[in-house]
Amino acid sequence: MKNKLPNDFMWGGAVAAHQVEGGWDQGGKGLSIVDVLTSGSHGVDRVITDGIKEGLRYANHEAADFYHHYRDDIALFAEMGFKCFRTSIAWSRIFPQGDELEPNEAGLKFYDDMFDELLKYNIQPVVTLSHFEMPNHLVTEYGGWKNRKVLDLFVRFSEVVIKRFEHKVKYWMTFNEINNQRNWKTPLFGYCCSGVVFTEEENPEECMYQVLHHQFVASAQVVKLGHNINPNLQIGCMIAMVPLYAYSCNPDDVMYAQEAMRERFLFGDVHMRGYYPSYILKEWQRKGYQIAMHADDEKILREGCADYIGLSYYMSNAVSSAEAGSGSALSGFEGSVPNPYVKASDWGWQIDPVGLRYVLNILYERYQKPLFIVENGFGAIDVKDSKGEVNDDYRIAYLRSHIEQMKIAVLDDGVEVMGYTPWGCIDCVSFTTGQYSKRYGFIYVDKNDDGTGTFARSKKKSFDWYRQVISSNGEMM
Ligand code: P53
Repeated sequence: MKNKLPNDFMWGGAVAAHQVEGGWDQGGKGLSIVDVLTSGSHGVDRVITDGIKEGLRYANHEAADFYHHYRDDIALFAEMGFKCFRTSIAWSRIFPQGDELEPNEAGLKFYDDMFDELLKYNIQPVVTLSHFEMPNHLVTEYGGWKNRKVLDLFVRFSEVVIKRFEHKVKYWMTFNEINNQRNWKTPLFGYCCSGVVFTEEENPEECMYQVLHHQFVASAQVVKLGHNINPNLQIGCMIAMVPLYAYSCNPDDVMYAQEAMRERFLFGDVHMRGYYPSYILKEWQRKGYQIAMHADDEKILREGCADYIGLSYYMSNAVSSAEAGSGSALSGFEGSVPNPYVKASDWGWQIDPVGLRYVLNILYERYQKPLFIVENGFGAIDVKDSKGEVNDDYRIAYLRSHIEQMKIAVLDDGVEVMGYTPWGCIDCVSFTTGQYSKRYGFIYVDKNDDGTGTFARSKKKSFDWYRQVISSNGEMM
């Protein structure tokens, strides 16, 4: 008998609230940190503004206007045969300022209706609690996740939404790409992960570890309380899994790459094992870092291990010990060098399908827990042909080659993979650049960087291709 993916394999697509919803000031929603983040482009940084400034562009305000289009969009997801749909809940829809005692009913109702629409087609919602946004008030008044009070407010928000949606949402994740802020030199990452611009801190790295401690404890508390609310819930963590290869077999490069990978494993280690690994305790000791912890934090971490690892995979990177200090923003690690064996996208992301099989194996060997590929995809400029169609063969090629490697990991290596949700299944706003023109979708959204466009939806060539992948459970690609 031919070895096949399990019948309940969760094919779907992924987005995040702020990148797709729009409706930034509707339904009682409060100002979020991404609402004061301007649009940039490749090579032009997004800027954090003090409130909303006239004459600047903020693409997240309207995003793909999913807030008003979700019924039609979900019908298109259903047409592709999605088994699941990953999105996030915008904290500022539920608690507009973040520190209210009572949630905003209109915000809860929006997600109620949207989840019902998904369930109508048997599409399971997969929900991230924190995906690069938080109420702006918690940053301006509390200092973001530096402040331990934010931990309690996040747990309150999480408890409210998990209780409200426990019968509609089985799969949850706590913090999206929590490890991005490890690259504290790039302001955008810290700002979106935790509302802190680390470069403005007296000791940025120590501050980053303090923030992380608060988020690790929050994540563990949420896992525990979620299981208390409903033992059937599956609550995962989420890690950006960019593997860092040794540039050469020079033992110095190999050792350097091993150390670099701790920037990924630290997050899996704490989330999945429930305690800080020796290498990080040693690093703190060596650098004289004092991370403030409460007496029962260790206990909380141990009792709140995540159920599965959600991961994003877009690219790999190579590091060379000789280049230490020449960091590139995307890899998030000093000493990155171009890998001569792989090609890069127009945004410099190095395309490496085999790297997906590699990360699935290293994570599974280390934790023996189910993995969920909750992001993978190819950001590109899509050009319509004379018939107005997008023939995105490059996207199909990218996704096909990654699915092939995922299948080898599952079928030949025995890695447990729960599902696969390509990023930006419908075109949305790019996180790193705030552009519309960096597109990932199977569904084209008529909206441009200059603000023009009608939000009309149309199917790209990849739409039918992905429909066939799902209906054949990955056999026909
Ligand atoms: P965009 C790397 C660097 C920055 C963000 O990104 C990343 C990664 C991937 O490891 O993360 C995610 O839109 C993120 C999404 C984001 C997606 O990558 O800049 O979780 O929110 O949209 C794609 O092309």
